[in-house]
Amino acid sequence: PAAEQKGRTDLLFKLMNQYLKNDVFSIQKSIVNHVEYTVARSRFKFDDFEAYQATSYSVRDRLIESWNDTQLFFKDKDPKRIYFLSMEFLMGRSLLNSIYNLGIKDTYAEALRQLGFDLEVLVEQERDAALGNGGLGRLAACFLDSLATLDYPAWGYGLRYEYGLFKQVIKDGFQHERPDYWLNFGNPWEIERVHITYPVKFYGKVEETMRDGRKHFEWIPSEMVEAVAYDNPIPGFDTNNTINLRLWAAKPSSEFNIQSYDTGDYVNAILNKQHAETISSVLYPDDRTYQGKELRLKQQHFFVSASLQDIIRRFKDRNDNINDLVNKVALQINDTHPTIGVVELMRTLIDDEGLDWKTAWGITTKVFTFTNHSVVPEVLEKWPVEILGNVLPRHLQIIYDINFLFLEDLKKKYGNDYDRLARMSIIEEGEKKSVRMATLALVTCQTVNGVSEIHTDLMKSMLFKDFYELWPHKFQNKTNGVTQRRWLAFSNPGLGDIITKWLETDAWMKNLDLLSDLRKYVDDPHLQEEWLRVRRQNKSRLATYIEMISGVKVSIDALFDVQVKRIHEYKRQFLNILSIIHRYDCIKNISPEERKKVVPRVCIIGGKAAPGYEIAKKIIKLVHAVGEKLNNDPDIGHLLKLVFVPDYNVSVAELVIPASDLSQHISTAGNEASGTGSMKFAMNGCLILGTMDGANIEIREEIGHENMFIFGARANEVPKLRAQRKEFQPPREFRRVVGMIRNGVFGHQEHFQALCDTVDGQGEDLYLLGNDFLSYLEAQEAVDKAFADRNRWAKMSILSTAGSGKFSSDRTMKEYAEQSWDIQTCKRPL
Ligand code: GL9
Repeated sequence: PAAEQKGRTDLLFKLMNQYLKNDVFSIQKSIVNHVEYTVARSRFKFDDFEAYQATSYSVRDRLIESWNDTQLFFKDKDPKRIYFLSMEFLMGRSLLNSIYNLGIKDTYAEALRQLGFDLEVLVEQERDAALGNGGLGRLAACFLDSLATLDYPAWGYGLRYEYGLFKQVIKDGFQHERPDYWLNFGNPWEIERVHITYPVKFYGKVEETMRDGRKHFEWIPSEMVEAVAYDNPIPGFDTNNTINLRLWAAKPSSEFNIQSYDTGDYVNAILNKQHAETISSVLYPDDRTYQGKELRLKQQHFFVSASLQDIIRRFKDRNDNINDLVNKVALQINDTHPTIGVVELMRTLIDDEGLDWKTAWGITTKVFTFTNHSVVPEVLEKWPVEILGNVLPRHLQIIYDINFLFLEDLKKKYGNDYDRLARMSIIEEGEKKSVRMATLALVTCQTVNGVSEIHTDLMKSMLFKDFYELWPHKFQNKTNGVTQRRWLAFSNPGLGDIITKWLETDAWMKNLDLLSDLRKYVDDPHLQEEWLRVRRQNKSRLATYIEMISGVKVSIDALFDVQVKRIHEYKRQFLNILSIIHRYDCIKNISPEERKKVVPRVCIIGGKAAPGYEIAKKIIKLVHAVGEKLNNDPDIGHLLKLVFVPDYNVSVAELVIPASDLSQHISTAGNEASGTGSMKFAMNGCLILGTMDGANIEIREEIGHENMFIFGARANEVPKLRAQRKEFQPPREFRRVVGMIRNGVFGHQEHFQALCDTVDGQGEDLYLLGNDFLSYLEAQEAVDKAFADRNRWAKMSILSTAGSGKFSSDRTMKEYAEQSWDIQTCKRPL
């Protein structure tokens, strides 16, 4: 009855306007309620972890409010949306970031203080969400923060791994991997959507039939898995918008394969189904090594298929004509990992929506854009035709069709240039026929971009040269960035306050270019003093941590020299260690008088090695062996220390970066696509010792070469140097330090031979450690000299921060929005 209906509507409206309040008392009430009713502890007795849980649930309530209203607003306005598809999102912790972004951090701190808890302590209770390997996954996380903050109608889509990146445990200097079962104690930051599920199909066969007088292909899968949505609200900073990161978990499908129950083997039928859940169980921990594992391909298809079904359903809620998809949807593929989605969209449009090939192709090639994240061809994904055809038989057919038409076009242009056709074909012929995923992405995407200027140039001139010649208009550059909220304002609040004080505004938190105004005050002794004082406090915090994890006492007067990132030969942690050994050797061999002139250093190295990457693991062992030797040498004392920070992750980075004086980004030129760690360090006033590689080049342009320490061969010299390796004689200093390792000065003689072999002897020194060694040592001397002059260092440090405005991911996201996605902002009013 109408009256009843009206009464209900009135009531709902009354209830709906009851937003949560954000005064101290209301927050306390909400925390304590969660202690009782969610965590189910007594409000009179709960510990730090339970307080963390209850606090998080109370923040989650506020996030949900904002999420709901933002999504309603988006639904109502129905703007063109950007969907960011990525296998990895390295989010780190959420509590502090959420309350800062919602603008309620101080109130929460006060509310907790009155309850007898310290926010800083509670924050440490949270486990990192480590659903990524390193730079690529962290970039995706920074992008989401920027998209929310800039009010873009964006969603992220990925996988809800039950095991994130492994935990690194060090025993006797060796890395061991421990599973990261991060969901063990619950995850207050996600919302399980039991009703949002999609079936994802695998295996089986394709049958050809006729439908409406046209050839039709019917995929009859033999496995079906259910994808269940988990939503992770991403609040913007200083805006009412909260966007969504939707992660998919695999659940066994309840409808499929019912007949197996009828065989009488009820228990085995259920056990077989459980197998399905393994699809989203674990993140592959290999950075940059292509493995060709079937499960990985299943992960890729699983998450893009569920995402596309979800996206098309949402589109259809408001639109009738599928051709309008191009006006409403932009799909970004983060590296080649989600590329199978291109084929899945073709399949959906043709097989399910009944479109003809040409129309489907027209839509598909307009909605997708592609970012490449690597420089070298060896890491590009290639799926053996055998595997792909088995797991996704219909997709392989479509890939062959795409390739056929593409090659036909090429022949018209290039005639019988078969070498070129073979190079450009999506299918790689050879012993093991395979599908080149990057080629597939290039052929089907509207734009392709590199992640720094040098990387994009290398893409055009080497990696994808043929394609650049064919379609120059497709190629763009989008230099990476990082969010200054997490990486400066929230993790280094002391420095943030100084910046705000001197600029007389905190607007830099949304417009990082404003940092350049710091240049005006760079000579002001007051600014320099305040600057150095905060940096010292940060170093002191890190020193305490170092002592806790390693037992090594370090002096905060020493220069903190840091290299933290994944361990990789091309990143050259080994070069760093060799120079530390050189320094050690020098100190040992000078007089006590001369020792007084040495600038004391604390060398800090951290990072994970891929579990199967033996050389990288030996590098970790070597750091420990060298550290053991020099940290306990009475001749050396505080002049030189070397510590390894175990289990480097987002939250460790938040501690280390603000406390670093110098950071090293020393990859062999032409190998690091961009690097984003360097940007975080520069923002925090840490000086960079680096090569002319990746984003370093652009950082140098912004900060000034006189405020950085640059060394080593340039990218254009590298191929020649590699070709001349046979005639190359490494310098005496280099041979000496490598010899020290070989001769067992640091013990474990046998263990390190294979590592030494990579840079001398039969080894090719592929990454040119020997070539760059002397120029590296010179740069190191320049560092010492600069650090000895306190004022000069302070100035350089301030100028680093002042020059880092370009490296905000806000800038990067605006460029994508304007140049690739063609989307507008959609800001929810309060
Ligand atoms: C990487 C590149 O190697 C980095 O140079 C780049 O900064 C990031 C983000 O664009 O992408 N590509 C890649 O596979 N990883 C990168 O860091 N690896 C990991 O994420 C471990």
